[in-house]
Amino acid sequence: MNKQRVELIKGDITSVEVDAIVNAANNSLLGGGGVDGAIHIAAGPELLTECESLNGCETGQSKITKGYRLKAKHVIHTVGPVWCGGYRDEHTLLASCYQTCLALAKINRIKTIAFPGISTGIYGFPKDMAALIAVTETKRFLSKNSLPEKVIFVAYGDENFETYRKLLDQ
Ligand code: AR6
Repeated sequence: MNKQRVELIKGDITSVEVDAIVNAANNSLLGGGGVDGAIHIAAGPELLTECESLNGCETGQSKITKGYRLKAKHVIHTVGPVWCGGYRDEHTLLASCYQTCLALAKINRIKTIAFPGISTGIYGFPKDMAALIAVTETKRFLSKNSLPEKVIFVAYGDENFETYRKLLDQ
């Protein structure tokens, strides 16, 4: 895989200039705390109105909306698994989040996409395992597809950044 197609930055995903940012949403798609709350605040109330028309989303699946007042043109909402000790198919479901987001990006001809660490906040998925799944699934997808051209992992804080950096340096 071409290394330049994966980038790592530190900071707030709501201010990243890309074609699409990914939201770590819940099954209702009607907003919440964490990155979901920050995205809805930055995008403005039109985002919630569009989300209300989507009829929610299954865990491990993803849906796309416009980005409204965000710099990103689109938001891809994905629903990560709640961590339950690893006994409820959480790994497969988290991998599916990355797969379905990237597939939606491809279908919508999105060239650049930014991901937060899905499920690693309120949903409690161990951050190192989650980062490994994120990097593995992304590399796998990019090796078979020319779109998206670039995937940016947005680490929130120094520890998260180091976790991804080590994986991407390998
Ligand atoms: N930019 C980038 N990353 C962020 C930001 C930000 N502005 N804010 C938080 N993070 P979380 P989840 C990181 O809790 O675990 C919501 O209520 C954060 O440090 O946002 O998937 C939804 O509605 C963490 O690493 O999402 C759901 O109910 C990562 O983003 C539930 O939380 C994800 O943390 C989803 O929980």
